[in-house]
This record gives sequence, structure tokens and C-alpha cells, in this order.
Amino acid sequence: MATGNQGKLREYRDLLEPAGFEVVPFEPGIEETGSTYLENAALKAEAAMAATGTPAVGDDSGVEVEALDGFPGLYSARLGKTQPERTAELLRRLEPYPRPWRARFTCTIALARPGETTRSVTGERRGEIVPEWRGGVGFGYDPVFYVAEAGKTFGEMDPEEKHRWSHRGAAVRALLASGWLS
Ligand code: ITT
Repeated sequence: MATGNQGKLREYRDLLEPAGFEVVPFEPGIEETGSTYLENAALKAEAAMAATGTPAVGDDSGVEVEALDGFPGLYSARLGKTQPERTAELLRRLEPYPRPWRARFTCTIALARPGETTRSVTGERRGEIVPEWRGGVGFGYDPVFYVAEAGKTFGEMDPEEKHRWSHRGAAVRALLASGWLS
């Protein structure tokens, strides 16, 4: 798993270990120079595969806010130095706009295997950004991402529940269903 994000790593362990996979973290240490989630996910997966010689997955994800024309999207990790700063910056930018602040989380997973073409799957979840931080579970923007159908933010869901609703849960289920991991 080509990530330095502990929150993501925990979720991949949760989602893939019950399916029989051992998830080993590897920090690819590359610059995310791609212009799409897919390009960045592939850069991470291919760097990890090249360094380790084993199959690797990379995850590029982000939250796109309608009022901000899809921002921060690809730049979700770069809105500030720490996550509290990033979340506060997102809320600051949204302040002038009327609610609801409709948003969508996207997660693209790239799978790189030695000698094979890199393949990918994507999962999405629609919701809205809320101004007050709710719940202490999860990571990243979880406390301000509200899923109306569940009546909770991601930050208020236990891991199982988040996986059921989340962009990453959907992407991993698609990856498992693809048969590419066998
Ligand atoms: P790696 O590249 O090392 O995997 P990263 O944190 O830089 O880690 P991204 O470039 O994909 O990851 O940036 C995604 C940003 O969106 C980052 O700020 C995450 O915390 C946030 N994010 C992604 N998935 C999330 C989720 O399920 N819940 C909350 N925030 C999430």
C-alpha cells in the first residue's frame, strides 16, 4: 500500500485483510505531479512496485465542493500543513456561500503488478460539508463530511459504517470484484 497517510492505511487493512491480503505500507516519496486522481494513484502504485518488486496499490482521493467549482479536489491534501488547518481553510473558503455546501468524495485506486499494465477503479460518495466538526472517528475531512442518508458525518461513524458509505469502501469493493488481485 503506497501511502504515508495512516488513516488510509488503517482503512485498507480493515477492508483487505478480511479478504485474505496482507497490507504492508510503503511510502513512495514521490511528488504528486499528475493532473488527475488516476495519474497520481498510478504514480504512487508504480513507485512502490518498482521499489519492492511486489504488487502495489496507490490511492489518490479528495473532496470536491460544488460551490467552489470542485475545489479542493486533487489539492485536498495541500490546503494547509496540518489536517485541522486544512479543514479550517476549507470552511473559511465556504463561509460566503449559502448552505447546503454539496460535495463529493472520490477515491481512485491504482493497482500496479510487475509486468502488467496498471489498472484502476474509482469510488464516489455524495454528501455535504457542514460548518461544525462532528465526531472524533476517522481522519482527514471526516468530521465535516455529512452523509444525509446516514444522518451522520464520516467522523461520527464507526469504521464498519464508514466503509459501507464511503468512496474508499466502494472503490475497494470494485477492486475485489474485478478479480485483478487473484
Ligand atoms: P498519500 O498520498 O501518501 O496516500 P495523502 O494524505 O497525501 O496520502 P492524497 O494525496 O490522496 O493523500 O490526499 C487526499 C486528501 O483528502 C488528504 O488530505 C486526506 O486526508 C483527504 N481524504 C482522503 N480520503 C479521505 C476520507 O476517507 N476521509 C476524510 N478525508 C479524506
